[in-house]
Amino acid sequence: MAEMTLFEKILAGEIPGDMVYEDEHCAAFRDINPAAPVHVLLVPRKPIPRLADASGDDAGLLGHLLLVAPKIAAAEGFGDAFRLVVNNGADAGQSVFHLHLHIIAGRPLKWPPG
Ligand code: DGP
Repeated sequence: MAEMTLFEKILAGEIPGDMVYEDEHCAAFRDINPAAPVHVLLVPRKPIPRLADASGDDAGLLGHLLLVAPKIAAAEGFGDAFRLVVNNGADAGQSVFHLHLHIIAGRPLKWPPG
């Protein structure tokens, strides 16, 4: 059996995480190294390594994540101004290879991102 990813361990409670949302398909917890006053990681329970590894079978799951993210931003008080980021691949800044959406809010967000 494949070794659990870091985020699977957090979702399973094996590693502590500051959880802010959970349902049967995904869970969200605060980033350990926040880039903004609100920085939440939304993670599918299915350990898809990168967005590019998702398949058509994952369409419903990916849509679910996009529907849950604004609810988390709103619950954090920033439903009208938040950013979603998915880093795909090490050269794009991905360091944990279990798909996750960064939900970032609470300060002015510049464009383009660095
Ligand atoms: P990325 O670089 O896109 O793969 O984002 C991974 C994020 O995961 C990064 O912002 C830091 C965060 N992170 C890494 N290890 C832990 C951890 O043990 N707990 C929590 N809460 N976040 C972590």
